[in-house]
Amino acid sequence: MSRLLRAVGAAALALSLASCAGKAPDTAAAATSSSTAAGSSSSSASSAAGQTIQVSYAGGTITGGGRVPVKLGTSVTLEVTSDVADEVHVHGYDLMQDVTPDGPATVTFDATIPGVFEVELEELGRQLLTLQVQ
Ligand SMILES: [Cu+2]
Repeated sequence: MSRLLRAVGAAALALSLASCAGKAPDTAAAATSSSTAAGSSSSSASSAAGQTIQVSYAGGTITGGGRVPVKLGTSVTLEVTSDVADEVHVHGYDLMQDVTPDGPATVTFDATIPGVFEVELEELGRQLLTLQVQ
């Protein structure tokens, strides 16, 4: 079980490193067209409360990670604490936020792009969690 998770994590890490280097602009183009389609098909008005996701990195261990389901259109607040200084990178949405041991990172955005996106500590190349927006 844990071996499988580790393998999945390694694969995701490889993917995230690749996409970090690439900064593929295709994602934005695809997102624009698909979010337009989603807007007409789903009534996402019930997301006013938003969703807060907390994850922490301490002593090399990630707490609160894994795959987090997010309803398309939800206002998401990502709260990241870390015992090392790094940058939080939300893939797909391409958001960056500094985090330090004294200052947690808070990233707020509207989940308007459907898909599965990695959130990682950029310098370490550690995946904190994945957002499953649908
Ligand atoms: Cu990244």
